[in-house]
Amino acid sequence: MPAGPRTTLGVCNLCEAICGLELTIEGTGPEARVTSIRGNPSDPLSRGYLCPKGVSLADVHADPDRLRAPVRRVGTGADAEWLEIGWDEALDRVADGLAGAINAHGRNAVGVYLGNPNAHSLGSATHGLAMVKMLRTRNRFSASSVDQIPHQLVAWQLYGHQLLLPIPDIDRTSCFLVFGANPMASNGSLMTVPDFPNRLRALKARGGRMVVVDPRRTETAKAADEHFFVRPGSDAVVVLAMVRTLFEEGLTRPAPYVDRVDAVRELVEPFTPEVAERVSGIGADDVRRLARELATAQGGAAYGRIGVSTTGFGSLAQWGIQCLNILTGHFDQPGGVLFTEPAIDFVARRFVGPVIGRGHYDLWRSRVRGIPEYGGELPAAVMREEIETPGEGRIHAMLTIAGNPELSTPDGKRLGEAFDSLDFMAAIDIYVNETTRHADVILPPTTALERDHYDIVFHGLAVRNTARWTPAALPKPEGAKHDWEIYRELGLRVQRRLVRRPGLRIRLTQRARLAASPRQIVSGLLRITGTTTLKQLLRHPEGVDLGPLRPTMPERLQTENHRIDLAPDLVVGDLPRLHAWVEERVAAAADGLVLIGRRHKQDNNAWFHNIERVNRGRPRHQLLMHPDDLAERGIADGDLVTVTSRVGAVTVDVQATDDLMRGVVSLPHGYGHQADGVRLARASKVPGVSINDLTDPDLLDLSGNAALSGVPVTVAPA
Ligand SMILES: Nc1nc2c(c(=O)[nH]1)N[C@H]1C(S)=C(S)[C@@H](COP(=O)(O)OP(=O)(O)OC[C@H]3O[C@@H](n4cnc5c(=O)[nH]c(N)nc54)[C@H](O)[C@@H]3O)O[C@H]1N2
Ligand SMILES: Nc1nc2c(c(=O)[nH]1)N[C@H]1C(S)=C(S)[C@@H](COP(=O)(O)OP(=O)(O)OC[C@H]3O[C@@H](n4cnc5c(=O)[nH]c(N)nc54)[C@H](O)[C@@H]3O)O[C@H]1N2
Ligand code: SF4
Ligand SMILES: [Mo]
Repeated sequence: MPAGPRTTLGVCNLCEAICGLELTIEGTGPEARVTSIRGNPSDPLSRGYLCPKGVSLADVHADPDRLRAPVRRVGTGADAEWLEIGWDEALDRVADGLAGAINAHGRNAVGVYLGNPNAHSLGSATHGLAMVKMLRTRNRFSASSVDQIPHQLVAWQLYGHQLLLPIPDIDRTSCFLVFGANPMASNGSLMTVPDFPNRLRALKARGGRMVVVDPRRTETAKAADEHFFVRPGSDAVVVLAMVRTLFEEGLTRPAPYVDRVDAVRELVEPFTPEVAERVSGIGADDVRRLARELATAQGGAAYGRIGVSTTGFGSLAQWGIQCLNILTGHFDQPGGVLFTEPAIDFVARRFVGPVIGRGHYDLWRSRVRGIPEYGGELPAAVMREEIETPGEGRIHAMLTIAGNPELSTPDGKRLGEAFDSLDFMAAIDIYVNETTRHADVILPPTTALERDHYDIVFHGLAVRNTARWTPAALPKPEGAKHDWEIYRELGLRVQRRLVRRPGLRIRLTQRARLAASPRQIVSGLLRITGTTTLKQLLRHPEGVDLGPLRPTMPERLQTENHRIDLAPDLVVGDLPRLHAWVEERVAAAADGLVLIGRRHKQDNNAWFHNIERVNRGRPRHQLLMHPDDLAERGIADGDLVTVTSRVGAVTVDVQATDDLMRGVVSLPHGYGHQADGVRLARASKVPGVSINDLTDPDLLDLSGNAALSGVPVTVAPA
């Protein structure tokens, strides 16, 4: 008997907003399919919000191009064919390939790249990292080094844990100062803020202001009270000039647990607002006024996101932003920036489980260029040279998990070529994409709708404390595997094949780590803080409200002495490099063109181009450029142009817009789906080029994060 439609609650794991969903499901067992998705109004965090991508979650599940069984590649390039194989064979092949490389060349012979959806999967938190650790390679990479390492490095240095990130108290602040973020399109990042548009409306309704600093007049800039164009890469100088103004005008009121404030005063002395004006384009008086407004606001929060962290001085800029919040006294205050108190606390010392350590830097360096590791990872920007350069420690086999570094990391095209030179490559992914097409074997896990979810990461970064357990909305198809099952089986199979296996005790601990199910692990982790229980969460699938963010300082600090060193040597040691850059900029006769990225509401990094629902509208892949910059080069709106950087060149159509600062051009990231992978037939029809065929792996922040923003380019008629 056919079952009628039923509704169930779900969660969207596509971005950091973690919206609660109401799903309508028709059919049962293998026939079950989602026929409608709405926001769940009773979710205490997302309150019914849903964006166009959330509606598409079911399209991913239904996409005929999605992999549902392991595949093995036969042939290469355009001639590649993908043969479905059984799980046993697939796991054996991958284990043979990885263990084979380790046995022949040592443990660093395997490279691992973790992509963004890892942060959004419970199984990845509970089992994925444990499996990667079992491989014991130093050649670990992730999307974090094209994204957020500066935040993590600065948080570790100031607060003692890399994920102890102060979150803007957006629901109570009256002055929200945004550098290099576009939450109207991105829905917030390192600030889980579902329903940003309504929260912004409420902020304004209570008389608050939002100011945006961005080289593009973005959707967020348009919704702001004030917007300043800023020359890409110069935010560190602007922010430090604001800090300097706080000292100059006697506006500092740091908490008693903050040390070395005087050192900061001296360090920022050279960064006058006039210098900031020269390099950033923001008037000196505006720099002073912004500092004053933030300092005197009843509740103010400075926030900077990837437009700032993906620059050559991302860490200094993030440090400066922390200094602004701390010195104005908005740190740890309602309406300012506060730490969360999540029900699963990945930061607390007693939590030694699967997630993430406090942070470390330069315990080893990359083999070829000598770039320091951060937190156990090397920058994605060095991946290619570590594959291509012969010698001890070279990467011979790669495993990518939920990532597409060919499109998402600098000089992606050449990285793709390097993948072809490997002895073996495997991917854990639900699609054949530009990266996984190079793999010998792809292992596809179930999709988000088929898995249980608790957001270990993003409850900890949210603007309100809540907790929510979401059981899988759809049944697991017969013969399918959850990601955590893949990690478990793969980890054990690799271990069994190693010639030099770790000691029995280590093996048993690793085995134990992989043994429990995510649900058991979550249940146990919830017991540590005791804020709520799995039982309570099962009774409230809409989520449990744990209240607004509260002051927690200095108790929650994870530094040894429970104090904040405001001038950590590692970070301020990068100031001479910034001085040199400023001198160069001041001396420069003219500003050349620089390239920045952008995100669209309908896009999801590099992997939603196969979803028709979000790709129906007008094309949005164009190079955006100011009309005067076009006129200067004799280029007309709509022309084909060639954009050239040190690294490469792409040809794309240009769109004139005065939403862009003069001297700046913009391409969205995640485009350029010219893959010849058979299953990407529809996706490859979406026009566009990859911005990361222009970005430069040599441009790095102190933290090793790629400086994707502010890449020097030229633009000429094609
Ligand atoms: N120039 C430039 N480059 C950028 C950025 C930029 O702003 N400008 N942004 C950077 C940022 S912030 C990020 S996070 C990175 C993202 O970079 P990546 O993480 O490398 O790329 P994604 O496009 O997120 O790729 C995600 C992959 O995971 C797969 N996937 C989806 N769901 C699952 C799942 O449940 N399990 C598994 N195993 N796989 C799944 C998808 O099929 C897709 O292939 O890009 C970065 N690159
Ligand atoms: N719709 C959608 N939402 C997403 C994603 C997606 O792909 N699509 N990706 C998710 C991911 S992985 C992440 S990390 C977050 C990122 O979240 P956000 O940081 O909010 O992302 P962006 O929209 O890239 O915003 C960065 C802004 O920085 C600006 N910018 C560039 N260079 C500079 C600079 O030098 N200085 C300043 N001040 N600004 C600069 C850009 O113009 C852009 O507006 O978004 C997440 N949400
Ligand atoms: S904002 Fe959109 S993509 Fe992000 S979690 Fe909510 S529905 Fe999903
Ligand atoms: Mo990201």
